[in-house]
Amino acid sequence: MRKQIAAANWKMNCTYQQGEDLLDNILGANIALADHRQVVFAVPFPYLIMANSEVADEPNYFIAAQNCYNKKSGAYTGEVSAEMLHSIGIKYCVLGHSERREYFQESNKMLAEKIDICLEYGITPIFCCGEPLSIREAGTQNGYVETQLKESLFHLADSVISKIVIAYEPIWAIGTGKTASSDQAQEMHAHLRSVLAKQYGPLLANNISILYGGSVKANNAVELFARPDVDGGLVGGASLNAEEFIAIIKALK
Ligand code: G2H
Repeated sequence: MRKQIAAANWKMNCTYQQGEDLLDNILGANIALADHRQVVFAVPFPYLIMANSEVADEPNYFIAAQNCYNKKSGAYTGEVSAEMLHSIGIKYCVLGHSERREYFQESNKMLAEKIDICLEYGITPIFCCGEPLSIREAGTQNGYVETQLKESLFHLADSVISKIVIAYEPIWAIGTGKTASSDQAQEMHAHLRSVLAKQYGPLLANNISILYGGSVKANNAVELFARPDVDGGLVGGASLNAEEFIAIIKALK
């Protein structure tokens, strides 16, 4: 079975103490994860080491960075490299979140570079894609998201594509309280899997986890995650509340 993943994206929230308490409360629920399930916490850079030591003895719980730079090292003041993340034992990195694309002008090409560097250091990219409202209203969302995949991922060889996790996050559903319906999510996830299958064959495509993101909550996670091509979620707001996120973890297939 494909990996089913509940990924928390804290974004730029929580003090150190609040972050530590949040992790303690969620881990304190002692939810044992079968091997096809994973929980990932994408925390702010200053908390990575603390968070990684919190999950060190918890099988199938991992920590992610929320971004890294598209150069290996050098005079890039304020940036964080994949090598640095690797050197502190980080296994996942969220890349191409729509907030990064919008506020920091991250292009598909730049994301392709970030993906390559992460893979080189054994870090699994959680590659985000998704369309804005205008594209959804024009009905051209399938082509739009397909282009994001092609331009950032399709240079990868067969041997590495299965190391990628994809998160489909329709921008109009992010932090708005407007969730895509489970039908809309399933339809796009199935489309993305068929695009992957065309490029890499059905076997590899069937092994790639595609998460849904955009106002996932305890009260919609069960229905969303039950859909055949929805392999869990990338969760923002609701991941900041221990009870909510615990319920979301329990909603994994
Ligand atoms: C989408 C999501 C997490 P939220 O950005 O990546 O956030 O669940 O708050 O919509």
